[in-house]
Amino acid sequence: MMSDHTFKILVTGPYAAGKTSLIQSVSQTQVISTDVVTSGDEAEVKAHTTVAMDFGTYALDGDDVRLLLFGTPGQPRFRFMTNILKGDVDIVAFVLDAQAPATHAPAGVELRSLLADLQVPAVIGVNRCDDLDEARRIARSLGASEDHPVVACQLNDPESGRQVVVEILISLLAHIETSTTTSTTTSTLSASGAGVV
Ligand SMILES: Nc1nc2c(ncn2[C@@H]2O[C@H](COP(=O)(O)OP(=O)(O)OP(=O)(O)O)[C@@H](O)[C@H]2O)c(=O)[nH]1
Ligand SMILES: [Mg+2]
Repeated sequence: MMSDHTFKILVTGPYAAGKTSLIQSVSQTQVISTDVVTSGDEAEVKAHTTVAMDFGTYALDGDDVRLLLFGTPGQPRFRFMTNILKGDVDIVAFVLDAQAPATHAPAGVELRSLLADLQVPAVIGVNRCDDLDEARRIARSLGASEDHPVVACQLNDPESGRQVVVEILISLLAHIETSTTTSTTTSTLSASGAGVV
């Protein structure tokens, strides 16, 4: 059985946003990736692309808290992998490239559809961006709410990648505290015979 302190993170976002770079930057174990030589028009953007998933890990406090990072492909023709991978995760990290404005409109469609029925927290990483205000502006314009944490990052830099991990941990903690409060409230109400079912 998986420990209570192991969390699954979905890293998703548009093509070439930096999803694999994030996982490569922060993983403490060798990343399992499924990048192959890019074909078609997308090859003009970069030479390799994820076709199935990336997998990396990050542990805190001598293994007490473990993060499992699952990266999705970004190309629309592999979207079915995202639908498979997003099924049972604890949090989503959505990655965007600030320097690729042409990707923003389709990324917004993807982000809004993801957030529409998401039951877990989401963190937005705006890659190739040094300015938090600019990162927030981009994230909000694509459908992130005021409540979604936004990180301005350079995802080929491990230190910057770790800032995304910190944001993920803060959001996970806040979410767990909220759920714990809710279930405590529910059991207190049930015990007092308030008719909560
Ligand atoms: N200059 C700069 N380039 C970056 C940075 N982060 C990533 N890149 C580059 O941007 C591209 C992003 O590549 P990936 O990490 O493969 O992107 P991805 O989102 O996994 O792409 P797909 O899986 O193909 O959708 C690569 O060419 C990286 O080298 C960054 O912080 N600065
Ligand atoms: Mg990738």
